[in-house]
Amino acid sequence: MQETIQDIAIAMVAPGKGILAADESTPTIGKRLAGIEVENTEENQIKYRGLLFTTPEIEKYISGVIMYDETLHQSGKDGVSFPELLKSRGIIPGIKVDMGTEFFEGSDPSADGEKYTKGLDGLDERLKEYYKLGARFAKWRATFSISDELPTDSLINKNAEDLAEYAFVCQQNNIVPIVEPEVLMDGDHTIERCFEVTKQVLQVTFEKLKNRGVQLDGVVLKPNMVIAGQDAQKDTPETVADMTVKCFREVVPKDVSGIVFLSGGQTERQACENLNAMNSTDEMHPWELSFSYGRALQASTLKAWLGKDENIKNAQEVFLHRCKMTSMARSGEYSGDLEN
Ligand code: 5MM
Repeated sequence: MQETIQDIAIAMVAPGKGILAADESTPTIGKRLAGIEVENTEENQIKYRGLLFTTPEIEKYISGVIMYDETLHQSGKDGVSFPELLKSRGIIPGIKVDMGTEFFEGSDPSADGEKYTKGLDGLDERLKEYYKLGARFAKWRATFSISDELPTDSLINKNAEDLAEYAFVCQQNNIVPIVEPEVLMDGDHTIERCFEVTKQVLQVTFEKLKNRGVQLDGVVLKPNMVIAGQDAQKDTPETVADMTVKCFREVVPKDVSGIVFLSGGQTERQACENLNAMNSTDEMHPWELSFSYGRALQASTLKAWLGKDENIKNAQEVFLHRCKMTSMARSGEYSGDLEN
């Protein structure tokens, strides 16, 4: 019998588990590889993704992996395709379906320089092909910069409408949509300003999802944490947790299957401390609060690998450790002492 989108969404946020975001587009993976002085070739991308996906025991902590279009079509050195390999390990293959961002010409003149996410053209056909290749969930990321004037209402509306259309088309194809409205950490804004913007973005997004008839129990939300800008003074994990849960309780409907946070530029430890505090708070909430980290699961692994075959085993140990620490944070059992 075919699994329902609700079954898949529940499996994506199973206890102790979360999602690995390994869907860096070609330019983004190029930046990550440049950081360890490795050339951005297809061979190196396959080697690196193979290292991640064959790490022993990650299935204990990782429920699903988001891949980029090319990765979904690639195979590791034993010839098994990446989605098949993941599936054989009990990990659900996922696919990023947005096509990046483009400058937005909104009705509001201060929208100048803002970017919206594109990718609705041909989405239905692409999803049908991705389903055949094994993908059971998808991801679409819309970003919002914070300044005194930004984000504009017109950008929030545009991105939210497109997120809703994307989610609707995914569900029509039996694919769970991860809805990712990301309020970016760039800048020196306060946590209060992030709260205000995140609340507005989520409010409008859920309004549009509802109007489009998207089934919320077949949606996984991938939001930013409510957190001060990168260049501002850091708040304690308890403050981040309280503000985030408070914000979500105000605007996220209880039917949503689960919440998987992005790390957004936080360090690996910071992303664990904040997630752990959220899962330890007394504030009641109806959702699983899990993770879908990219950088905060991969940064130390990349440094341990450095593009060298002889480092693969050590890099996999580093990656497994990161998955375990993040899983513990997702269960409220993390402490910095466990890092060593
Ligand atoms: C892994 O990076 C994803 C793809 O980014 P590009 O479209 O820029 O190539 C990104 O969407 C990622 O899934 C989210 O930002 C979460 O990753 P972080 O590093 O913020 O946890």
